[in-house]
Amino acid sequence: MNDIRLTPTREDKFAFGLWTIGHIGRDPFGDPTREPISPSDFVNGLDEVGAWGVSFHDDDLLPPGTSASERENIKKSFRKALDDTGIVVSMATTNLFTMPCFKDGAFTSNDPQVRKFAIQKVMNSIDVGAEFGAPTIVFWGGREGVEAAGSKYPLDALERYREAMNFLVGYVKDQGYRMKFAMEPKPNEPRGDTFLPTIGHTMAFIETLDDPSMVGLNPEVAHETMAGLSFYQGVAQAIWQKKLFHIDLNDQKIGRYDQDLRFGSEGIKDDFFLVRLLERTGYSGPKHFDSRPYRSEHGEGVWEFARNSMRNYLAFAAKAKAYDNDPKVKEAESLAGVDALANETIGKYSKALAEKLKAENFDYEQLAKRNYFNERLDQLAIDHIFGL
Ligand code: GLT
Ligand code: MN
Ligand code: MN
Repeated sequence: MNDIRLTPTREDKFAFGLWTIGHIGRDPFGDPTREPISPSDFVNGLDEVGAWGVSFHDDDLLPPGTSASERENIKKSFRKALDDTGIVVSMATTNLFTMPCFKDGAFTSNDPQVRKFAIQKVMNSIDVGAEFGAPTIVFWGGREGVEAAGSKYPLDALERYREAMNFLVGYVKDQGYRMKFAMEPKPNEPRGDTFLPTIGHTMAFIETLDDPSMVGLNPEVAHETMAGLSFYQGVAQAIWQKKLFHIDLNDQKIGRYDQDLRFGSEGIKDDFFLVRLLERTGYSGPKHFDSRPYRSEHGEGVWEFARNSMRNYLAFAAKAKAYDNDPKVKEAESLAGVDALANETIGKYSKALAEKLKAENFDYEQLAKRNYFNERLDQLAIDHIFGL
């Protein structure tokens, strides 16, 4: 373990949202268990634990109903904390789920006044994000969905969703802001069924927008896991389609409510391969933790949670490197044919190639006898995680 770096540096680009470590421990069944942390104290705390970035919802920073002068004061002290520490604003997002007017959805509410208010709220939130230099605006469609299936015709809902996203891309371009959008899928909660429930649905939706290049993904470990999917495989496809604009790291048990657990505390093997993937593909965006300390924690416990989130990422990165440098892994990979998959199968279609292929003889019985040694390869991953 000696040569493993477990302490973060700014270059690691670890970021936390104000609502994460700052979560006051309220849940649907119980009142808050800890005191709120002010945005400036939060930034100072991040600096102490060695993080790099902070993110926020419009309402986390400037609660609805705050007077104009109070808003200026909050922004001033937030700005001062950023300047004092060098912590950057890595992302901004809009709360379109807490206010009761969004109970039927925001961009997809059946009420056109609610839809317009939602778009206005995002424009204002984008302005605040721009003021603090946020390069990415996240869209988590918290209440875009239904319980009563008959309450929305899904094709209309998707059309309104698209209209809102196109409008807001237009706004950003018109303002000359240098920012992009990242959409965050989630299958359910708080709604029974959410529109754009997974990475796959969301990437397909993005391709239908007026300018798909402006919009990518902010996938979250917990959300794909809730849907019973492998986050690792989903993120791999997002990278392959050049759509990984941002990432929400946390952890989750399959089939549960959105647990937002500490990264690296639950789905260890998927987390290991995820970090290996992010490192080897050179993902350069924020490593953003969207997770919450246990409700039983307060004070130093919440900062310990922050430290451990980063520590787990760094530990996985070191383990992944050791795995990739292990000659036994290289040998098992070559037996499994891992590298061979990177070679072209036959190439671009031509009549000549098609005819040549048709004339080839394949000894499929012989091919079936091949052993891919996947048990050996997988156990090597487990051994590396165990540190054996
Ligand atoms: C909310 C949600 C997260 C989203 C945040 C951005 S807010 O806590 O559970 O997954 O990323 O709106
Ligand atoms: Mn979540
Ligand atoms: Mn999230």
